[in-house]
Amino acid sequence: MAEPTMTVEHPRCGFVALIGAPNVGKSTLINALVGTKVTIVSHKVQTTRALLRGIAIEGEAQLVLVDTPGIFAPRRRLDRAMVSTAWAGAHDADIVGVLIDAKRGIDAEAQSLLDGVAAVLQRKVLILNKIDLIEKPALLALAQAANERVAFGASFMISALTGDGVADFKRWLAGEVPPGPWHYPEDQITDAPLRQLAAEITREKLYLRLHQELPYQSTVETTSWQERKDGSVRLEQTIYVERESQRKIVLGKGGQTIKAIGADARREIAEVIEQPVHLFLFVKVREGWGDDPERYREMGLEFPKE
Ligand SMILES: Nc1nc2c(ncn2[C@@H]2O[C@H](COP(=O)(O)OP(=O)(O)OP(=O)(O)O)[C@@H](O)[C@H]2O)c(=O)[nH]1
Ligand SMILES: [Mg+2]
Repeated sequence: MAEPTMTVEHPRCGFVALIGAPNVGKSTLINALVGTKVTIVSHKVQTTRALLRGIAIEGEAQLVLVDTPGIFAPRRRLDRAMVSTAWAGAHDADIVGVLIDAKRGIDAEAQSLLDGVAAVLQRKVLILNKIDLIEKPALLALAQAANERVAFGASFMISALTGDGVADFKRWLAGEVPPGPWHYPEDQITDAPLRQLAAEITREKLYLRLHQELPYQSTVETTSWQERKDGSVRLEQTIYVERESQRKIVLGKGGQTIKAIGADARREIAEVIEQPVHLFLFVKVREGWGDDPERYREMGLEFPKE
């Protein structure tokens, strides 16, 4: 590890987990706090599948920001694994940020989330996100309604998308995390291995290009990572789907869809690793991958027994 170039006299460091219903903007907020994209985002629900840590520095504090899957009523085994990993992330953190989509307000999903949050012992902070979409007076009523249900230590109103209120929230976090040495080198922004980040980027492109249930019935793994003498990287990834009909959709007419997904992913992976990338995507039918423990290991999820 490199010698630190910064002198921090009174370091603070802590884990801050962001939890909330699917699609409320947890990953967008993690990226805004880190200042770089470390976790994938899409307009679809259930984009994030496992815990992912983004690391940010504010003054003398290092904030380890834990992105979690959205919490919802699970049906499949994969859903159950995602939801239980999200709660585990909350229970292991020093501070729990509870996000509510201000536009949606306290709907059934937010209501059941708040019921669960009441059992979390950690310091809790309310974050009303997407305030760019609604008027101020409605926000105050919403903050009040949420605080009547759960004893929040503070409330913030932000837009993770425009950045409104994000700096204030970050400063507040820096004052709240416990005193103690930093866990990571000062220039580290995530603890996710590059192979996993690269697989996630491809999965994001899949979410953006494919519709209905297909994204949920697919998973992406990086199967080969070769550094080449010319400084480029040769990457192979496998997209698993459940059925042959899905494989055809992912490939698209004359391979158009997979080509577009690959081009988007290659561009972004190259940007992140700052090296030219040759990306080879393979689509495999693996019926029942959602019940295969190996796939869960690859995703960094516990395999639920049922
Ligand atoms: N208008 C607006 N849109 C936002 C804001 N924050 C996030 N979004 C959008 O909301 C959608 C979901 O964002 P994500 O960050 O993926 O949400 P998430 O909570 O991580 O979702 P899951 O991983 O599925 O649980 C994306 O289309 C974002 O661009 C915001 O402050 N304002
Ligand atoms: Mg997410």
